[in-house]
Amino acid sequence: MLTDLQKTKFEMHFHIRDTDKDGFVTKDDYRKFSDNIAELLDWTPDNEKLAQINAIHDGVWEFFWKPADRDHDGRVSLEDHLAMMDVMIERSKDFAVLEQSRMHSEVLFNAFDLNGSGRISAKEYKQFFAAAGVDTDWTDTVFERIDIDKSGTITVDEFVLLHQQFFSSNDPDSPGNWFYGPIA
Ligand SMILES: [Ca+2]
Ligand SMILES: [Ca+2]
Ligand SMILES: [Ca+2]
Repeated sequence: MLTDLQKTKFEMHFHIRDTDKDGFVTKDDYRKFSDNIAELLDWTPDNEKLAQINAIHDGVWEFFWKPADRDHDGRVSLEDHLAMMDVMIERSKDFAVLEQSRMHSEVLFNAFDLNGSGRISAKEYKQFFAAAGVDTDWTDTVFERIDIDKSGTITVDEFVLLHQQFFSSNDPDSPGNWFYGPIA
């Protein structure tokens, strides 16, 4: 059973990934996200970073969303997502699964590091949420909270830890709870 904290976090993550906010996460939401990023950063369709982000997101779809699509209609509802997360949390007690999640986070990092500097800046963090179609008034405040070592940027190690906390922590004080938005 998911706790209230976990439900709140996963609903937040679902809403962020539902780029067109129609109540379902689909592959098209990820395409729309890419279109938004390209428009925001003035990237042409042949931009290399854009191709990398699309490839990463194809993997995210296969690994993370597709298994949740119980009726195989290409759309994941919030109910599907929460049911899947319940199973995933149980499985993540297995070391191999935890290791897979860590590698997955390391790859996902590159979809946030928009200028390829090896670090996520507060600006990139904001750009990500702007492309996700949500209001971004909160991103600077939350960025300070999730920048664990207060260095002004998020490294891949911080990112992996934040994601681990986001997806599995039940400690209300874990900074990673806030990665996909203010939750309380
Ligand atoms: Ca959608
Ligand atoms: Ca960067
Ligand atoms: Ca940092």
